[in-house]
Amino acid sequence: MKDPKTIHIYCMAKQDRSDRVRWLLEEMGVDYQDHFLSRKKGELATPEYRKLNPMGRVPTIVEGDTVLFESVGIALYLADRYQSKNKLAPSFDSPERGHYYQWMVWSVASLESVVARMFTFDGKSEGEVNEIKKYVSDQCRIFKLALVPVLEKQDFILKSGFSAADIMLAAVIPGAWDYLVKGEPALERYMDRLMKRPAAIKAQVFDTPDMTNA
Ligand SMILES: N[C@@H](CCC(=O)N[C@@H](CS)C(=O)NCC(=O)O)C(=O)O
Repeated sequence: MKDPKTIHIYCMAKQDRSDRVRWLLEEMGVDYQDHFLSRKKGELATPEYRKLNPMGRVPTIVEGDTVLFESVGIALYLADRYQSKNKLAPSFDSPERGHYYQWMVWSVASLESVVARMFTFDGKSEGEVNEIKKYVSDQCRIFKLALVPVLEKQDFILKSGFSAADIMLAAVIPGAWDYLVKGEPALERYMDRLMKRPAAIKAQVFDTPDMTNA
């Protein structure tokens, strides 16, 4: 068993969906160790890795005997587990807990499921690409109806301040920057605020992805 005090993150690159886990741990000052796997070399498909993540995807974390996949589930777990380090989730008895769950789940179930289509252009015709872009753009117009009024009133998605929900949102939003952020002052300010956080910079969340060894 690996050192239970360190959280082991299995990923392909710092800018895959492990980004949000790393950023969260940097914010909380919790130790972690990255383990880079190469899909090209078949390292996501080895029996050893499939024991941790049967789908052969990343991120996966190992914390002592606990093995977890699904980035938002990992983020929810870690934010609660390390509350004492730096509170990134509202207390269980706080009414904001509902809003926290709402945005954590929305960031992936609604936002990311659409934004991810921007990364599916390979092998598609120009017409198909334009169709995807139109769909994403239309959906983003709807998403902004939820995001903008909140971020016009407050600096972070929860009234009480910065939380793991901001990490999830800010990790996903750049994928559809032109449709969500460009020309939208509240979202431009929000992303600027988040991208300048020392923990995000240290975790290299917004750096250009280096997938050469992935
Ligand atoms: N919903 C999952 C998505 C996991 C996922 O698809 N990860 C990508 C990298 S960001 C992956 O492992 N791709 C490798 C593959 O599909 O072969 C999560 O958020 O953890």
